[in-house]
Order: sequence, then structure tokens, then C-alpha cells
Amino acid sequence: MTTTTSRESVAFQTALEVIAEVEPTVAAAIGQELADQRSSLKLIASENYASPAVLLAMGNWMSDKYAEGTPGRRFYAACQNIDAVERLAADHATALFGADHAYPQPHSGIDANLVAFWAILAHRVEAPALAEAGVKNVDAMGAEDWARLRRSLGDQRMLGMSLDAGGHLTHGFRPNISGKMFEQASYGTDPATGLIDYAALRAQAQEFRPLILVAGYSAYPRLVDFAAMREIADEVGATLMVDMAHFAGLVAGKVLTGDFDPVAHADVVTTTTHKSLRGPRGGMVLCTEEYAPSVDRGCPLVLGGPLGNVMAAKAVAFAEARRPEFADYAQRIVDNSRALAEALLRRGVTLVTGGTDNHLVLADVSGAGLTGRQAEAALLESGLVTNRNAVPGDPNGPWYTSGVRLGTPALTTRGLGTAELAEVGDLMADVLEATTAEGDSKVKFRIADGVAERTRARAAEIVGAHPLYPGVELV
Ligand code: DSN
Repeated sequence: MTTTTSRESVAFQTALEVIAEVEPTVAAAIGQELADQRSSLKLIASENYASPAVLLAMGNWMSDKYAEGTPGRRFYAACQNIDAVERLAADHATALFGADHAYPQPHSGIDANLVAFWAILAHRVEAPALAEAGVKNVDAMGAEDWARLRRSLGDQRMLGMSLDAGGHLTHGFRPNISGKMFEQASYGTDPATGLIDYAALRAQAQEFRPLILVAGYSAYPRLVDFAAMREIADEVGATLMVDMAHFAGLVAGKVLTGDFDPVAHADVVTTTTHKSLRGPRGGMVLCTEEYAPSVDRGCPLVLGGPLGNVMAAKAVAFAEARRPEFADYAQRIVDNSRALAEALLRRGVTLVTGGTDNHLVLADVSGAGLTGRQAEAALLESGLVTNRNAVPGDPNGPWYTSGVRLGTPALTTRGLGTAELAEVGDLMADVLEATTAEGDSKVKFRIADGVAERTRARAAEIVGAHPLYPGVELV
């Protein structure tokens, strides 16, 4: 243990010294980021802390290599080491998730979704159109056939979860390319329960007939029945695509199994690798054999050259997630989330759906007369890092919002348990009770004297008892 601790300190300290010789401001910012993260009580549902091994795998010369293509089939020479780490990352991922195929190249979740959309279009629309026209090679297509193909690609439908119900921007919304590529419709949640209404979704899908049914979320605190989603997709001839970016760690840790395991039911599954999965910042696509050839064309179709250093770090993170202790970590994430939700409910805070089954909790702060933006700022001033989020039917829209999203993956990595998360819930309720909006403002607020200071001090004690990167001491 002592040796490991000392090796990590030497590794990071030495790296910062080397960086400081060229640009001291960067070295100082990296050191300060560690200090800031160490001292904050991070409740952002999409963030985590990757292991030193994952972080170190990213900072090296694997970054210097171009490797467009796939292992063994690159547009550049001398890719043998990138091939090795990409194959390893894919092998770990298929074993971890029980997938037929893994494509670990996407640089982010948006990239992973873009690869998935184009792969589905290529497989479901482009390939049959080419076959019908007897075209073997798109480069040799006549102008008329090409124009017809482009029109048919642009004439497809996607059905995804609405943003205010917890869906993601990349599931067909206009600020993202998915909203411009597809004719889009969205499904919401039952206004009475906040839960997905599968009967209503089935009726909507039968009416809308999407090419792609997208499941997955970034702010829905409950389980999704992917077996039911698959049935609906099959009934309407849609491809079921699941974006599991938020809950990939819970899938890897076998907390989500059976009907709730997306990989068992979807044709294509996308994820980021840095949220509950606790890897490097990046994305990945998993799919069935049927979709694999199209998914593997992601680069250069829509992706720039793969990041060899990040794929190396993905391989390390997936190896970590295959260890038995990761399953324990995943279960503790959910236990902590429930403890946080129960504490908030005891204090009268309104939670969307009345609780949680996963890693996140969505508090509706409108009853306290606050916008999400005011609550987020008041909590930050009090040492609790959260992010504002829309709630279903939000009258304040996605900028000011009426909600605050909370998540437990990061604090669970630090070692906090259910008693501490219950206390965090109490601290949060203290701050919300002590905060009032100034006049009609959606931004300005005041916190009753002493509450922010008291909460900050207690938050510092809580995180102080659970050191972040305990083996890393920078001087
Ligand atoms: N930014 C991520 C989140 O916070 O949920 C998703 O894109």
C-alpha cells in the first residue's frame, strides 16, 4: 500500500514538474483542480473520479499516433500498439456487458450516438436502397441515384424521451444534429406518477412509426423496462437503441439485469465511459453482430481519428469494472442514492417520481419558491456541487429550470456510505429551507445568515473524512 501510494505521488508530481517547466500556469491549474475536487461535495450525477491507472494511461505517447480505421485495417502504417489496446478495450467491453460487438473509438457520448444513428441509417435504409438499385459501389453511383438515396436518408423518424422528462439533447432535439437529421417526436412520462407510461408509448410508436426508438436518459430516476421497449420497437419495425451513458456502471456492476439490462434487449447501445462506469472521458457503441459492420465505419464516417491514449485508458477502466469489487461499488451507488432520497423526502423536499431506483435523484424546488438556478447557486455557496435540471412540464424551461439533479457515483467512489448520504440530504434541505428568491428574480436569492457557512464547514468535514486520491500528495 505504501509503495503504491508513493508511486502515484511520484508519477503525478513528476508529471506536473515536467509540465511546469514549459507552461507553469497549466501545471498550477491541474494541481488546483485536484485541490478543488478534493474539497467539494460532488453530487453531479454524470461525474466521477477515475482511478490513477486510468488517468495515467491517458497522459502519454499513445496520443501521438493516427489510426483511422479499425484494428488490422487502418489508413495509417505502424498501428500495432493502438490495435492492441483497441482490441483489448473491445474484448473487455464485450465480456463486461455481454455484447456481441464493441466499438470503443467514440470521443464522447454525442459522438457515440452519432455513430449509432448513422450505423442504423446505413444498415436499415442505405444498404437496402443500394441493393434495390443494384449499386455495388457508392462512389460509382449516378447523380440521380445518389440524390434519391440522400433524400431517403433524410426522411426518417426517431422517437426519443423528451428533454424535460429526463431524455437527452442527442435523442432528437434541435440544438443537436439528431434533431436536424430526423423527423422527431418525443415521449414523456405520466404526469401523475412521473413514470414512463409504456401503454401510451406503444400507442404513440404505432402512430408515429419511427425507424429508431431511443431509450435512455440523463435525468430519469427510475428503472426502464428495456424488454417492454424492445417489444414496442419490434411491433413497429423500429431499431431499439439505448443510450446508457448515465447508468452504464450499474449495468457493468449487474445492478441492472433481466428486463432492465439494455444490452440484453437493444440492437445498439451507446454509452460514455466516464460517468458511473468510472473510466476516462469518452464514448463507446455496443451492438449486435448485425449492426457491427456499419458501426465499425464510425471513423472516418463521422469521427476523427481515434484517441489511442483514451482507448488505452478505457481498456484499463473496463478491466477494473470486471473485478468483483466493481459490482459492490455499483450496488453502493444505488443504496446511497436511496438514502439521499429518503432523507430529502423526510424533510419534505419534492422528488420527481417520489424517489429513486438508480444513481440519481431529481428534486423539484419550485415548492420552495425557487428556480433550479437559484437552488444550484445556493447549494454551491454552501459547499454542495449539484446541477440544475428541468422537471417534467417545467414552466421555467431548460435554462432556469425548476429542479436540481443529484447523483451518487462520485461520492460513492470516495467511500461515503448511506449514513453520510442521509446527512448530505439533511444539509441540502437545510439550505433549501433557508433560501428565498429575491422578488420576481429567477436568479437572485438570499440565504439566511450563517446557514451557508455552517453547511460548508460540515461538508468540508464530511469530504475530509474520505480523502480523494489518498495516494497522491503534491508539493
Ligand atoms: N452532460 C451529461 C449530463 O450531465 O448528464 C450528459 O450529456
